[in-house]
Amino acid sequence: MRRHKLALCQTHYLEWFPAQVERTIRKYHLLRPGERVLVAVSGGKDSLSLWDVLLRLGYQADGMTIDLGIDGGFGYSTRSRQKIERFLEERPGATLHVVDVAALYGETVPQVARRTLRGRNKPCALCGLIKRHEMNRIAAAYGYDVLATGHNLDDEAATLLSNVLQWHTGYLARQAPLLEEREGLARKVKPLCLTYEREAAAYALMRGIDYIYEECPYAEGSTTIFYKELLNRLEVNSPGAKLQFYLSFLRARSEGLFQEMAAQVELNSCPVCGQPTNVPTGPCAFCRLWTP
Ligand code: Q46
Ligand code: ZN
Repeated sequence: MRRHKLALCQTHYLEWFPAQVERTIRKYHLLRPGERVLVAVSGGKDSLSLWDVLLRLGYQADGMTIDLGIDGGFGYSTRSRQKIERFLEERPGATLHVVDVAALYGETVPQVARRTLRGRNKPCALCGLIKRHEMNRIAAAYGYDVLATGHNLDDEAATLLSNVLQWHTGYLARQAPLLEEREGLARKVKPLCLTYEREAAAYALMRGIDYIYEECPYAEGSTTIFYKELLNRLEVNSPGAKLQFYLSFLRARSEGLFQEMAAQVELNSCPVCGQPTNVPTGPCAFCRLWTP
């Protein structure tokens, strides 16, 4: 690991990695002892490694996954779910909540996208909306204190670059390792935010975690992937550049740089699902998807 000027054998890497995650958890006060954590798992290396690490660190961590019904010619959602189920077989004490979008709401994500977007756009914005809604719903329904996602440093740095290039000040104000609980929305944390993507991949391989290598078919050609490539080039020339970029932003943010842009939007309660929504009246954006 060039940025740490460190080379470790497998035994020590498998100790070092969880210790790094624990440091991030402490640094940003992400989790408190005794809390019930819900980990959002996709079947990829980051979320499965995160779940494994939290269990190894002794947190009460359960998982949830959302079957989006995406095929992409290789059964993306089905295969992701199989990987998670295999992970679970080897950890009999852990609990998994499965949300099957088609079984619950009658349509897969590509189907609802075809109907509402009429093929004009990728389904990602809509998919994000569905995922956020379902994660909040499960966290509230089962009384979890906090929701953890597997966003790694590469994800966060790419999001940051995108937000900076477009000066999305509102997004910058809200980009953080921890988003506090708010009017029925679960607290959200990103314990891998200082972990390089390849470090999480190495951990998964060394732990024998069988994860899905392929990305979601809709991720192909995304600007996020392009920004990740740009940052990787920067990293090759200057190891640690990605981490510096993100850490310097968090420091500026903690000094209040974006505070006044973080104007909180007033939330109302959706009359259909009861979740908080920024829609002033009537059903939330999620419920509108399924009402004719
Ligand atoms: S799962 Fe959904 Fe992603 Fe696939 S459709 Fe887009 S948002 S790319 S993280
Ligand atoms: Zn609703």
